[in-house]
Amino acid sequence: MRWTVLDAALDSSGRGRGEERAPGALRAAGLLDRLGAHDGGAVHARIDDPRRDPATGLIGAAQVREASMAIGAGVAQVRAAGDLPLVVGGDCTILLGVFLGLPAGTGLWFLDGHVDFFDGHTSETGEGADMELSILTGHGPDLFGRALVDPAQVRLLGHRPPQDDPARREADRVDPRIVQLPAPALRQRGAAPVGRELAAEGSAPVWLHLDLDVLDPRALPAVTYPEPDGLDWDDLAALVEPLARSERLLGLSVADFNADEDPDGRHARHLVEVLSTVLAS
Ligand SMILES: [Mn+2]
Repeated sequence: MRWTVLDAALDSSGRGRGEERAPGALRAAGLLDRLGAHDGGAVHARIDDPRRDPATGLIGAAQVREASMAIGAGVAQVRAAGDLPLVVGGDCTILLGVFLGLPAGTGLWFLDGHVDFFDGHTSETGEGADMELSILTGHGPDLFGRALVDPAQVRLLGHRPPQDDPARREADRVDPRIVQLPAPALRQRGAAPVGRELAAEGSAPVWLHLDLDVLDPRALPAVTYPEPDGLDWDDLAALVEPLARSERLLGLSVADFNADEDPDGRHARHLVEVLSTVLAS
C-alpha cells in the first residue's frame, strides 16, 4: 500500500506557532519523494483565536470541531482511494479529526512524551493538544457527542510525566483501561520487542500517532513542549518498524514538529530520513 500525505497544520494555541509550518518544512525536506507518497494536499485546519471557549474551556472550540471534520473527511477520502493516510500536523489536536475518518473499533498506538489527558478545566493552557486523548476516550469536553476510541484499545507509550504536581495529577487521571508503558519501562523491555508484541496483539485495526516529543530533547529539540528522558532515534525506529509493517495499521499521524526551532532544516531532514526508513520496511 502507498502512503498519501495529508497536511493538517493545526496549532491548538491559536497563536500561529511553529507547528503550523511543520508540513511545509517536512515537504521541503523531501518527505513525499523519500516515501514515494501520493500528495493529498492540505486540509483547512486553523485556529486563529487564542481565547478559551467559556463552555468547554478549550481554545477555539468551534474551530477545533471544524478542523476535525475537515481532517476526518480527508482521512476517509485517502482510505477510500486505497492508500494509507500520513497526516502531518500541526499538534496532537489533529488526532481528533483522524478518528472521525476511521471505522468504529479502531485502536490507537499513542507515542507521546505526555499523556494529553487534561480536560477543559484542568488544562492550564486550554490547548486541544493538552487533552485530545481524554476527548477521544470520552473524558474531556464533549465535542462530537460521543467517545471516538475505546480506552481498552489504547496503548499509551513513551511518556514520562514530570514530577511536579499538575502533570502528575494529569497522569493520575488517565483512564485505567488504557494500557500504559512509560519511557523508562519501554527502554527496560526494549523498544524492538515491545513493538513486535504490540503488532501481534489482537486483530483490530489500529492508528499510530507519533507526537515527536516522545523523543528526548537531545535527539530532537525542535518541539514545543520538550520533556527530558525521552527515547532516542534508535528506540523510536525499533518501536515503530514492526508497527508500520503490521497489516492492522490504518495510518499514521505525526505531530508537534516545531519548524521555527529548526532554522537550517537539519532536524526536518533527519526526521524525513527516519520516517522513510521505518515506513518503507
Ligand atoms: Mn501530545
